[in-house]
Amino acid sequence: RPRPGLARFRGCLAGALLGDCLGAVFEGRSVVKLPELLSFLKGLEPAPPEEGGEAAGSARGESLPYTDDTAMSRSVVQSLLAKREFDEVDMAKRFAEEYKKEPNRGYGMAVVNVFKKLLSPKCNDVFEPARAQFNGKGSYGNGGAMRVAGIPLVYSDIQDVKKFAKLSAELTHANSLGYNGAILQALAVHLALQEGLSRETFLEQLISHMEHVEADDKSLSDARALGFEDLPFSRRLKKIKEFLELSSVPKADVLFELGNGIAALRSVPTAIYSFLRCMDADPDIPDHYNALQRTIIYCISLGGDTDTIATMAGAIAGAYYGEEQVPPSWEQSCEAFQETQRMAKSLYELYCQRL
Ligand code: R7I
Ligand code: MG
Ligand code: MG
Ligand code: MG
Repeated sequence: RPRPGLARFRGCLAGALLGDCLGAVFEGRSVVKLPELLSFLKGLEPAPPEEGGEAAGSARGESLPYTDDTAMSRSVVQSLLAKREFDEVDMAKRFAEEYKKEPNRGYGMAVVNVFKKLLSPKCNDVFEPARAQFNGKGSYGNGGAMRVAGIPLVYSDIQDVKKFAKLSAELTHANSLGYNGAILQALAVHLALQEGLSRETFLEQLISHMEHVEADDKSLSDARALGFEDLPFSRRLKKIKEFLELSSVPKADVLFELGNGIAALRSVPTAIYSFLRCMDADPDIPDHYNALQRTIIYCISLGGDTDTIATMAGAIAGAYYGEEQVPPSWEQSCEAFQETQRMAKSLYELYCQRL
């Protein structure tokens, strides 16, 4: 199998950054009107050249700030680059220090409690604070999934991808409905990095891996304790397969079956569906937008947890299509985009070294 090129690594991190920064503008709205979204995006394009005006090609306005999704993704990447492999103590420290430095990035309500415990000198098991969340049941939020892309950009072996996606998520999300979402998102990025995988193969592989991942005792008991059927992620992947066989799927059906919320179960499958659906043109989204742009636009148009769903779908789509589909005007509108490009290059070098 040919090794993935640098363009996919850059596309992945850029897609994730775009999804977070653009999505954050609309986060938490129950309805996002497409004309408003498209008009906002038009404002990011370079102003037409005018006499005595701004130089053509420069993005207008202030840069769009990233949120906790990117702050934590960057900690994952920086830890992997510094330690050359997964190191739970170093990664936990970076999450907590980053939160302490910039607490107002829009973190989940409960996870800040984990950071505070991690910052205490009395903490000698970095997984313990996460296990104590929600009366010992652990969080099922999407925070483990939103930040996981760095793992499949370092580890090429699929068993390693699963193992370290899980461990990285367990630093904050001890409920299997949280960390299994991170495994699913990491597997999606892993598969997207491979050359020319068809939509059908991509989904079949995700289903067969997740049926295995979700079959262990803890996954079964966590799902039952919350009133879900067995193998909830796998079931939603099968629903995605059904959706993709239809000529059109109304937004209301996507929201009902897959969701747009802060639980990993109500957002990771939605991001995967958005990526796969947007491989094809969408009658509501203008044709001049490419598939990566269409993916991000579609995610945001669903409303709800827009930054997180768009960052996850953006990472997958960016890994699949590569940086050629990342529009410079969009990228340059995002905070810290140049540092993101440097991180992608360093990850690529580490990935190749480890092969
Ligand atoms: O998962 P997490 O890091 O939050 C990520 C989200 C993304 O949308 C970011 O963009 C940011 O906005 O936040 O943080 P957590 O606090 O662990 O989980 C997020 C929320 O999910 C919690 O504040 C709860 O509202 C909910 N939640 C739960 N509610 C009840 N019982 C997560 N786990 C549980 C639970 O077990
Ligand atoms: Mg956020
Ligand atoms: Mg979190
Ligand atoms: Mg969010």
